[in-house]
Amino acid sequence: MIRDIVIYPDKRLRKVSKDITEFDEKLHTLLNDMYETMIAKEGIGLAAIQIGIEKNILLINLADEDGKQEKEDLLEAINPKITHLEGNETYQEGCLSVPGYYEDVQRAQNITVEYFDRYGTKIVRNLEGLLAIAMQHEIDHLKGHLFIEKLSYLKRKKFEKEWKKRLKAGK
Ligand code: Y12
Ligand code: CO
Repeated sequence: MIRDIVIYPDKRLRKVSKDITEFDEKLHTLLNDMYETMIAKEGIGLAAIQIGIEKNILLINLADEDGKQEKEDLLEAINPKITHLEGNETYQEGCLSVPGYYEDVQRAQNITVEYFDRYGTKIVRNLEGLLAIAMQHEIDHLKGHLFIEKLSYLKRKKFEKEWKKRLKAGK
């Protein structure tokens, strides 16, 4: 089922998500709904809080070298935790909860992340490139943070002014 995306400045996006304890059918249905929603909205990453569910679940599905977003490349991460961060990288980020706004954000270049898959198996991975960026972006959602919080003071002020204008115009 395709769910509605929670849009900034909805307060739910500031909630700290909770760990999953049961790796059951209900979790699998939620993961399937998140995937359907992410694809329908043309996203490459989605955290459960973006559909209003305060649970530590995220999905990332980047396009391959041919530009195709294949389901076999889908990464489902439950209760993810970053255990190591290294280097610096700037990337122009976007977010389904802040549609139409893209800005450069600085994050770690390489990370080590631990998480569980949908069956409760623990996974440890070293990530780099866009996958490392996307993982940090989505884990921030689980902690109640958005990429716009990483903007400079002036860029954030400009963003807020434009966003208010947009909301007032009903766009
Ligand atoms: C690098 C940086 C950030 C991420 C997080 C995942 N971000 C997204 O999936 C953003 C998707 C997005 C899609 C939109 O819809 C369309 O383009 C049709 C969109 O809407 C507009 O631009 C109007 C905004 C964001 C991963 C990797
Ligand atoms: Co986002």
